[in-house]
Amino acid sequence: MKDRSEQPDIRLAIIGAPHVGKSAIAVRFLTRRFISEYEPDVEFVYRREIKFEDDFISFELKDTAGGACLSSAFAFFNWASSIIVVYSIVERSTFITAAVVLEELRRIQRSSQKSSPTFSILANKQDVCHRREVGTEEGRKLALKHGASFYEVSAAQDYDNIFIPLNTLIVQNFIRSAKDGFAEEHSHEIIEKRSNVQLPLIAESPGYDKNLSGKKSPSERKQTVRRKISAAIFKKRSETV
Ligand SMILES: Nc1nc2c(ncn2[C@@H]2O[C@H](COP(=O)(O)OP(=O)(O)OP(=O)(O)O)[C@@H](O)[C@H]2O)c(=O)[nH]1
Ligand SMILES: [Mg+2]
Repeated sequence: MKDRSEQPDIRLAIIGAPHVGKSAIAVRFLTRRFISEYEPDVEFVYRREIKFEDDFISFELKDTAGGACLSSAFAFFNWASSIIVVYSIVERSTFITAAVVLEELRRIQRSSQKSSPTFSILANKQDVCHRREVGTEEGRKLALKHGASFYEVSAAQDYDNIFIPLNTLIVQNFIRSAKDGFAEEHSHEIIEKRSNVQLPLIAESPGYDKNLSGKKSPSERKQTVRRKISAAIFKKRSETV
């Protein structure tokens, strides 16, 4: 049994303009249900685990208050390992807010010493696309500009179209944090061999590795990922020598 007092593996913050569906997305992901009205402009932090093979990744999910999305960007940047910026495809002003918030996050990123959270964009309310005010390509371009992943979704529509992107983000972030730990421990080797060694690409999807399971603590599970990266680097090295 995992010790509940320990830090979660991943911290996700869902931010964006008011009424874009942040709470609807959070509740759909956590409960499978769509409830059409939520307490507006209130912040909640949920703590949960997702299944990862026969083990778990623990995470905290912060459903933020829309009114604070720009003024609190710095606090979200410092808190989160992954920031999900939501806008509504049927309200152009929310897309503009998303663009402004992402600019601000990138500005903070440039001046920060701390490792940056990843950024993603969820363009919500796809079920009412007959009232669309923001094109899919515009959303994609914004994501590309800021190195963010992009998904068009509908919290109202079904569980899977919310579950798949959020679950993928959690797994990707878990793998990334394991890689970062590896890079810290082995930075001298990586610098020394930079000319002919690249960190291998790991398929970033749930269940990419059948052996990455059965470890009880997050640090043990991250160690397992690091060992695999290490082994892949040594293999690559022996191929390039
Ligand atoms: N059609 C449609 N309506 C949605 C969807 N997601 C949320 N809504 C509706 O949009 C409204 C706002 O949803 P919330 O989840 O409260 O939005 P929020 O971003 O959390 O709002 P604040 O907390 O006030 O910032 C509600 O009436 C929801 O029912 C969606 O995917 N499609
Ligand atoms: Mg809300």
